[in-house]
Amino acid sequence: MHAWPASEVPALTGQGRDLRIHDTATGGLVTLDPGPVARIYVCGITPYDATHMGHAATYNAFDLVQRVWLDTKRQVHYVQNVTDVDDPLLERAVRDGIDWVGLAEKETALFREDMTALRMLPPKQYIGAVEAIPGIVPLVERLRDAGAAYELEGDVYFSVESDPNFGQVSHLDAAAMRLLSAERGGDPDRPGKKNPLDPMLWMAAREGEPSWDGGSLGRGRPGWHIECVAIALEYLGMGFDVQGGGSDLVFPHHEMGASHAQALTGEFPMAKAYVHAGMVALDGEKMSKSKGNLVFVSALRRDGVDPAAIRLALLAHHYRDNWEWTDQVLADAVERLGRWRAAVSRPDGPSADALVEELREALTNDLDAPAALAAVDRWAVLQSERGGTDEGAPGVVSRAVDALLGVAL
Ligand code: 5CA
Ligand code: ZN
Repeated sequence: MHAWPASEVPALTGQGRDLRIHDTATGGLVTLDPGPVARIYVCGITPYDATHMGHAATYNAFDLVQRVWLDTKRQVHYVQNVTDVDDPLLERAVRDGIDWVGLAEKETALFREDMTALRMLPPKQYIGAVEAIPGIVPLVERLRDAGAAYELEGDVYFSVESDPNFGQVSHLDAAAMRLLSAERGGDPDRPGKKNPLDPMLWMAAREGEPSWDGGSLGRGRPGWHIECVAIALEYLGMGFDVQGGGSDLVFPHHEMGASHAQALTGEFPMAKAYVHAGMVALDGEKMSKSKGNLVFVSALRRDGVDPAAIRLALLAHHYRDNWEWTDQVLADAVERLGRWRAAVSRPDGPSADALVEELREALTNDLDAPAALAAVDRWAVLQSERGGTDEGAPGVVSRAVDALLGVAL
């Protein structure tokens, strides 16, 4: 699939710093030391009800990761998927009496538009589950042939017991895993499974549902976790730097993914850091497609809200916090954008050298975007109250805010 156009990232003077970021698997901060090409896989949308503020907040976090790396003069190899065939997508298409392919295409197109408007850097490979099927089938066959997978009434399941490291991403106990598995696409109560937690790798064709040739697996469609593993391993290879997503992907999705990869390669972990963004809520509940309590990026854009203000609203929250979207959050962001734009509209101002270092320090400290915004706020106050004689300082601020925060002033 094609991704979306890249906005330019200005190069900043001085030295970028290495990223320290929270890794769910080890439970602490890790300092990442990627090679000249940093590798990141971010789980993409299931294309219906896109793009809501929760999605946008999560992709914003991983956009910051890339901007920090780019500031160190590294290249970034970014891969993202689109889960363009899965139960919830098919169920939505049936509910609305529309074609599932058309639904996925329309929602993916809207997502691209929203990402472009928000200045999110595009992935180098943007890969749909459907187009990944030829790569998924041989992996499932290998898992089966190695004894890490088994068949149940034509479906193929992964055996979690085949992985000695199972549990090392989420560190949850069996009861919590079972609950989350039932909530998030698993089928712990299906009779005949070796372990209730075992996830499906390949689902045999069902009447009235789409299916593809699966070689020795028979016709069917891929499971969710193997989709991301196949795409990540094909384009990034084992041991990439970051796997990212919202905290609702910790279990089962990223746990199972790590397990699949371990069974396939004998290596753990698949990603050096498992990074998870907090959940955005509306009216006290997690913003989710199933509840329908959604605020869409495209609806705000249609109402004339500047995408830079939407981005500032996201950046006002630490990516690991759970937070609530309110009208006030947006109003504050609109007001801040106005203040910043006024501050950079003059040819001179207070020196910006310290500010650039403060932005670097804030972002490399577990992506502390609120601290970065506070630093720009302080410079803008100085500018409006006292001004300054440093020629070009507003331009330096403008480029730094663009390069490191993705906000065009
Ligand atoms: N296609 C899978 C990942 S492979 C999926 O989870 N799709 S999704 O459309 O449901 O979510 C896309 C991303 O947005 C995921 O990283 C998910 O964790 C994140 N996300 C979903 N809801 C929220 C929310 N309310 N707040 C923050 N992030 C969210
Ligand atoms: Zn995924």
